Amino acid sequence: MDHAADAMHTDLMTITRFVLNEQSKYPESRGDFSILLSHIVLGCKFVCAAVNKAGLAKLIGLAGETNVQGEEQKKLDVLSNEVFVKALVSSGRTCILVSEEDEEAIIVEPSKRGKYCVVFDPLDGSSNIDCGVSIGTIFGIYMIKDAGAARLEDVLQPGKNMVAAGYCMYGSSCTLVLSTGSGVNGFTLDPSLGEFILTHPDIKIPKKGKIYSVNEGNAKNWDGPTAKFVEKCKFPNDGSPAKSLRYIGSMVADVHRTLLYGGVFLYPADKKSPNGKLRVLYEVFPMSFLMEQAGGQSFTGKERLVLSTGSGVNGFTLDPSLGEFILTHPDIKALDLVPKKIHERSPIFLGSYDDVEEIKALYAAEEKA
Ligand code: FDP
Repeated sequence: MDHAADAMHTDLMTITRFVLNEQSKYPESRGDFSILLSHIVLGCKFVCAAVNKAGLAKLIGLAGETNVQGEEQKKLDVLSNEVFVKALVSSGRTCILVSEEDEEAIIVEPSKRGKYCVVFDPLDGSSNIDCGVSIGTIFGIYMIKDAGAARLEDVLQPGKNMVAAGYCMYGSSCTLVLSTGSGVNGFTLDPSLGEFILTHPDIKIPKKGKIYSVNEGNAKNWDGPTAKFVEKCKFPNDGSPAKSLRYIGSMVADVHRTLLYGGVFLYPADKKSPNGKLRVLYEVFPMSFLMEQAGGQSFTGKERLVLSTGSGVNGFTLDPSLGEFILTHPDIKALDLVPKKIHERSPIFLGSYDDVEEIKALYAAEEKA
């Protein structure tokens, strides 16, 4: 009998045990984050069960409302939002919640407040619900010092200030991917136990990938660098093989594949949507946080006058009094963006380090030209 393999199957690293282990590294910690996470995990389990039963329970269909982006809201979106809002408020560890489904941020009543702000999309990729394609929940967490004085500005912070981010994918299996700022780990729900078990420890994205992922139907409206990059994926001029195209149209599923297999996911700006489609706080930031933690990178492509010399991208602003461009944005990353509104959008290019580096170089070349 293989005792080592047996030990692996009986010594299960659940997500709770994992987070408690992490917590024990910080003796001053009071366990607030573990409690918050256990409420997020509960929300994910609930939504997973609802997604699995959706067809049966006739949950699919319009709820008769539209969300703040003017998109049709499905019953599952409404339900998922309610579940997460209630789970987060009842944790007693949150003070501000921003949900894709709610126009305004929720400021938690003082008696239930804690020090964490959670930004989330309770059910991302909802246009895929009716055909059973993988969808997911995305979340990012900020921590503030004084929960009593919580203000909206506390969530209008750059993504690099997040203390944790993750997503849960409701697919052929239910997978929760989490980073608390020291690497990325993936947990799969064991339905017989009702527990998320560590199945993907210390995820690292390949340095260069063989896949690109984009909605090519928007190609006629792309800017130069995006068009050049995609052209190069299909017709490489350096002797490398052409990349494969994979696009599900559900961010969690597309990013999950990118994280595990490598490559690049892009939702660029185009003439019709100059800020792209994806939302900064609860799509771009959490996914960028995970990518960086897994050794990849993330870029908005939007900043003005960016210059790359092969070791990162830097931003310069013209000082009119000097008539000189001064270095103001060293090594621009998506996580440096400072959102002005809670539902702001941004173009995004994220994935394998070398692939994103190529995109940055194309933007830098265009700006220079
Ligand atoms: P959806 O509209 O189905 O909710 O931001 C939402 C999102 O899906 C992402 O999950 C997905 O990556 C993207 O939009 C797909 O947009 P396109 O249909 O324009 O490609």
